Amino acid sequence: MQHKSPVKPLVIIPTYNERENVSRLIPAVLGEDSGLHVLVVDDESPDDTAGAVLESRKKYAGRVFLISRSGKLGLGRAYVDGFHWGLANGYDFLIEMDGDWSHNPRYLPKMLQLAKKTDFVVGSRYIPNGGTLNWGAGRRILSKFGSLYSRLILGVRIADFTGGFNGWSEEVLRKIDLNTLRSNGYSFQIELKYRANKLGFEHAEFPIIFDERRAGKSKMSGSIALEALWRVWGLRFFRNKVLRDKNSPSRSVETRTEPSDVRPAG
Ligand SMILES: Nc1nc2c(ncn2[C@@H]2O[C@H](COP(=O)(O)OP(=O)(O)OP(=O)(O)O)[C@@H](O)[C@H]2O)c(=O)[nH]1
Ligand SMILES: [Mg+2]
Repeated sequence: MQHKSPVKPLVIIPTYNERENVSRLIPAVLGEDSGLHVLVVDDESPDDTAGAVLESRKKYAGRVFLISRSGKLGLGRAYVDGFHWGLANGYDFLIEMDGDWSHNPRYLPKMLQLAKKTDFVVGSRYIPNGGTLNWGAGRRILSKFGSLYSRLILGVRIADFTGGFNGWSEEVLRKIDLNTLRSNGYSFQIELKYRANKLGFEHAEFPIIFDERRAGKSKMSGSIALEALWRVWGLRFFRNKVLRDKNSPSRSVETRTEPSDVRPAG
């Protein structure tokens, strides 16, 4: 595939109770590159994260957008809604980013630079110079094991399979049938990367240091980690066939013009 500089990059941040984090994160993201826009996908956070986004929107009109969903519908679904919105609104490079500062905005320029050379970019904890800060041994082992387990079972050379700081060219997302993605937690990241790889897209990994969240509480649970363990086998044995059937060049995802609950920049 021919690569070109992203003209309209979008950073998508799913949030649930990230008010304190997000009010500082949005300016930091926008400060990294004047071409960046931010879309927050919030699930009616009880701490009124949406209110903080609307405040930022006043300050950075035209660069900050919000999708407010009714109820906590999960991380994977939040990204699918964000991707649909981004594609429908002409963005050509879509970046996934946590809203708690674990993914540092200082890596965004590197991601945009790599986007010129490849189809999708993976911020990686598990290559030289990458890593995690302030994690206990248990969590480090579990996360590393999750990526190694996925790599071995799926036979794809991606060092950080479970990580969620990734950038996607619009063509990759249009070819992946977003509406049929079934995972919602960590396995969502595995499924996206696996599908993109099986569709023949190239990727680049670059090292990131993943930090512990700054404020607020984790929403991840043991069941989300377990989902990843069993879903990898489903991908391995059933997905290949689905991908073969769907891998026609003319196929693209159905994009909605405007989610009903999007509040556009004012
Ligand atoms: N919209 C939406 N966002 C979510 C949901 N679950 C988690 N998030 C957001 O997804 C991002 C990652 O979730 P975290 O709870 O930080 O998960 P984690 O990084 O594995 O866990 P910690 O290291 O403990 O922070 C954060 O920005 C969350 O606010 C959800 O159901 N809906
Ligand atoms: Mg986190």
